[in-house]
Amino acid sequence: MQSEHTYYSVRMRAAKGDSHKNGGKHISGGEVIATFSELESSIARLVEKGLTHSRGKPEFMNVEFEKIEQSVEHVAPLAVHTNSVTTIERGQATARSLLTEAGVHHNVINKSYQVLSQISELRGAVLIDVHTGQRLDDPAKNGVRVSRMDWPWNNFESWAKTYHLPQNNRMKEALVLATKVIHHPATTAELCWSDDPDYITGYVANRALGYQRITQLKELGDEKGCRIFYVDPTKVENLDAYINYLTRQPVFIHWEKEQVI
Ligand code: PML
Ligand code: MG
Ligand code: MG
Ligand code: MG
Repeated sequence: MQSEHTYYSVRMRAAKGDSHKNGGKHISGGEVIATFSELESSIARLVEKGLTHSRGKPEFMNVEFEKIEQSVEHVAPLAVHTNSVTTIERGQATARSLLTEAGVHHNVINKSYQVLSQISELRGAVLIDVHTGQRLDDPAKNGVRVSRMDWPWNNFESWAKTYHLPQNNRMKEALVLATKVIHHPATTAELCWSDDPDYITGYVANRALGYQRITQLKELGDEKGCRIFYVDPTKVENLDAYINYLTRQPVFIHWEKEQVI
């Protein structure tokens, strides 16, 4: 009998044309944490996500699970705010002003957009030094994929009902990721919008500002996404330790009813 306190990290990635490592087009990815008895249904949900994606019909899929040895950290969700905009220009201007408020200098924001414009496709996040605007992650690896995080559905549902927020799985997944990333003291801010052609809402996240959704950051039909972590390297012993936290440290989002966000 497996103990319900033994957790497994479950990951899916789907691509078209060829596998990710051979340069295939990224279609979809997903990360959850499951108990042994939840493995079958978690895998089925991830497979369905990859098979029914707006970026196309996958030709390669990789699904894996592995037992988690580290203890799981519990982190409260970032507070959610929505900035409604009617044009991409207003959306992008809002993103820049939120990043500035979060402590990212406008020169660094400009440099990070330059880095982004030179990348054709990303499988994960780009890491930008918040002091210099230099890219920190290895470009050959095509982005850092944050993994090992989840938010048990019941707890998410009561949170969403309390704050009258949509029970939107995409927002849930993005908020889980942003909460994990911002929880690390070396993350100053995150900027993200989807690479899915039918989804134009993105966000800026930061410890003080919370999860700031912006309803339009790109054109409908555009398959180019963005995920940038602005990192203060002086707040972590080395980059490997930071990447290890992003990819290996298990985190559960947990909301307490009395908590005011
Ligand atoms: C993604 O699709 O992977 C990113 C979605 C970011 C925005 C989610 C939201 O808050 O609606
Ligand atoms: Mg995704
Ligand atoms: Mg789950
Ligand atoms: Mg996507």
